[in-house]
Amino acid sequence: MEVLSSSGTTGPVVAVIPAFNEERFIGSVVLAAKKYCNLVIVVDDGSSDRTADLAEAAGALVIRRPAQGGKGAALNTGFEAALRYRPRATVMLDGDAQHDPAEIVDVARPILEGWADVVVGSRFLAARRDTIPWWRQIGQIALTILTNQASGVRLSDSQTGYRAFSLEALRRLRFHSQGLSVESEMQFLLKGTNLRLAEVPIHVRYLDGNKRNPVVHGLSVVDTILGLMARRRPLLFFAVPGLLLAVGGLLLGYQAFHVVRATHQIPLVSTVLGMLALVIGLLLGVTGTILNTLEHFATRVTKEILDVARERPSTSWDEAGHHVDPVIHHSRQL
Ligand SMILES: Nc1nc2c(ncn2[C@@H]2O[C@H](COP(=O)(O)OP(=O)(O)O)[C@@H](O)[C@H]2O)c(=O)[nH]1
Ligand SMILES: [Mg+2]
Repeated sequence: MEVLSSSGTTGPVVAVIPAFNEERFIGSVVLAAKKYCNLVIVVDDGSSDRTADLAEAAGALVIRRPAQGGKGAALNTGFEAALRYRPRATVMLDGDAQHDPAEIVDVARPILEGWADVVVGSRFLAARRDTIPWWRQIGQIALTILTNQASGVRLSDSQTGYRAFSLEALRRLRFHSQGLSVESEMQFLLKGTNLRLAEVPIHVRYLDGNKRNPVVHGLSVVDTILGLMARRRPLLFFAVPGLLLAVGGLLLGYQAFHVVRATHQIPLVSTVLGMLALVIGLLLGVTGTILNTLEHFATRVTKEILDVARERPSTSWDEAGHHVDPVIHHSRQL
């Protein structure tokens, strides 16, 4: 197992697989993933099929959440569970066989070699182009452009679910987004951190049909991206449009002033519109500035809390890589 011997540091390599109704593929995905890491954690979200049982039979540590809470919440649960083993690297991948478990080695490598904290497996960097359905490609590229612009962090594939994390990143990243927007959220969370980002090429295959309406899915991700932008980049979201609006208002006012001088009549529409634009623009500017200050304050407090938490050891994996304190049991109900 190349991945296990490629680093001098201790701690296991853990795979976290969020899975919802994946009985068709989960068994084979777990069996294959086990070859490339020390522990496979499957987070099942109250699947109505045999996903959890099959994952367990294949040798995964299965965490059964009682109801579907979304991929982000499942990843939070999986990360918390992985943290108890103080892993050298944690790799997340999909449970529908879309990702090749053999590539766990490639995705984890920058972490194991110590030059990255977050590795993103990109579908658009591989020399051989996979057969990704055209409508998926359009959505993936559009969401990547939007996420890159909105978050200020650039990736070639913002929607990929094949990623790896160092212990430091595992401690710092927690997600709030619903549905399948967690990958975009991650990009916002990385902005302003000192976590080192790397991209590696991966391959995908789509064995499953269309699980959801692509337009509804795309719009829900766009909705999340705009919400994240408002919260995490308030200057860009509020103050920049506010400034543009205020400038527009001033130009309209200037034009109205000239009309008054030439005709001695007040142009009602442009005067009212100009004033409205100026007032709303200024309000947006002030809102953006205040929210930006609060965001910086919240980020600093979070960092300080994490620094304190980091000083508390919580290992359950000994120097030789043996599991010494099984704090989580198979099929634990959370
Ligand atoms: N635990 C859990 N896993 C989920 C949920 N939604 C999706 N997943 C899993 O996340 C992975 C990616 O989801 P998928 O529907 O294949 O997304 P797509 O490949 O982007 O179309 C798969 O392993 C799913 O089973 C959820 O609500 N809970
Ligand atoms: Mg999939």
